[in-house]
Amino acid sequence: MTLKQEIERRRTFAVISHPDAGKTTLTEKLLLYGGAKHLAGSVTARRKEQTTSSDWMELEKKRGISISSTLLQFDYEGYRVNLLDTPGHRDFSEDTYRVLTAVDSVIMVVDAAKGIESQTRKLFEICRRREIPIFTFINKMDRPTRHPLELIDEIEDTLQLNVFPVNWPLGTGFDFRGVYDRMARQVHLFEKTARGSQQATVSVSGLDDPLVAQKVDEASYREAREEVELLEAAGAEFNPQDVLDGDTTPIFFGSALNNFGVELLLKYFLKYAAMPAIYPDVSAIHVHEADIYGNCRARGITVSDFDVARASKRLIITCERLISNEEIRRDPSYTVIPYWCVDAVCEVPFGSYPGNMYGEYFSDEEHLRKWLKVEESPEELKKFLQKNIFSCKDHFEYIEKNGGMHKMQMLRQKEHMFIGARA
Ligand SMILES: Nc1nc2c(ncn2[C@@H]2O[C@H](COP(=O)(O)OP(=O)(O)OP(=O)(O)O)[C@@H](O)[C@H]2O)c(=O)[nH]1
Ligand SMILES: [Mg+2]
Repeated sequence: MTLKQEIERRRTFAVISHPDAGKTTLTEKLLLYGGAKHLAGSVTARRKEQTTSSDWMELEKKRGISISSTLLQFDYEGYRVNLLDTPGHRDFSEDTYRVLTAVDSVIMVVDAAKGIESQTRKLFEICRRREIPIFTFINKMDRPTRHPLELIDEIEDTLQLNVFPVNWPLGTGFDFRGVYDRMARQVHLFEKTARGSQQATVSVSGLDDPLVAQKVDEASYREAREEVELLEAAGAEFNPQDVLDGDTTPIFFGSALNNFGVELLLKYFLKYAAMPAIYPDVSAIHVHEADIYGNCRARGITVSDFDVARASKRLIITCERLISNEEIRRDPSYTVIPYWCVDAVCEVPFGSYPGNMYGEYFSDEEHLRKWLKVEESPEELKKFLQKNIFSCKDHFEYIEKNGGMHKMQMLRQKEHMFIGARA
């Protein structure tokens, strides 16, 4: 397979939500389809016997919550899927924030009885800022739920996001029997297996099929048909580009625990989710000030620094000055890169190309002029490099040979004067 093909078949995504919406359970069920596990464990199964394979730490098993993110990989219909199950609890949300810097799409899980909860909203805001495509799975349809129309309205209103229900539930709670796939115009009726531990058996037919009317209770069937008609009448078309731009979220209904609607979610997700973007492995950014934790202050125009900081897998910060955390806290609005993006901090005075350090120091124009002059003759250039670079033991010797601290102070003043003149 060529590199291009390898990249194109990759889908790297995180599952995010408020605690307990069912991320880990959904992750388990998605794994079933990749053949990574034949029998998905269950968080609520008798704890000693079986827990979710994604929650592998002792504490996670004991408390039934996820503490750290888990990366799982599987292949499905030619796709290489990298799935990150994240912890919902806000005490561990730094972990989730980091994950969101590395994924290309997310699946947002919503508890059908609760709707958009606080932590989901917070994580959503981060996705929105990064324009990450968001797919929504409305989970726990097997339990008493809020009305589906009310749920999608809430997503649209509170998150200010366009919604496109890809499927629509046939019944809710005890009467939840399946979903209508609006794209394929097919009904998927689900058969229950013990705790959804196997791939769900599904029968597929049209909405008018008498079998569907027979399997779904009368009131739910009628209601679902009316609602589907309502959605069709609204006339919104599915536009994959809107999803990739992060403007529209496709919505899927189901029950992770019972493995209802999970495969449909997976199929459409893989088809429409984003391919890998080019994220740098390691970046180094030089800033004016930082504390030892990596909270950074930078002045002037920092067009791409924040984006690069969040997109990089690893980030090294060098700064003109290390300052105290108290100083950072005194006015957090000056912090342009927060500590959770940063892996290492290093104090490096005069660490940047002069033009990039607003208010700090200016280019040594005299030195540059000399450099340009000697470049005209290879002989002169050789001598120049020998004197200024090859014979220098370290950076300090280089500085000494070229004007020393006195020169550095002058360049600082010059930049101050320059800024003064601009102002
Ligand atoms: N009835 C029902 N319960 C579900 C469903 N999906 C998950 N649950 C239950 O909801 C609880 C929480 O599920 P988890 O998968 O651990 O939730 P989570 O989102 O991973 O939670 P954190 O990792 O702690 O944020 C468990 O008791 C699950 O069995 C569902 O579709 N129906
Ligand atoms: Mg979990």
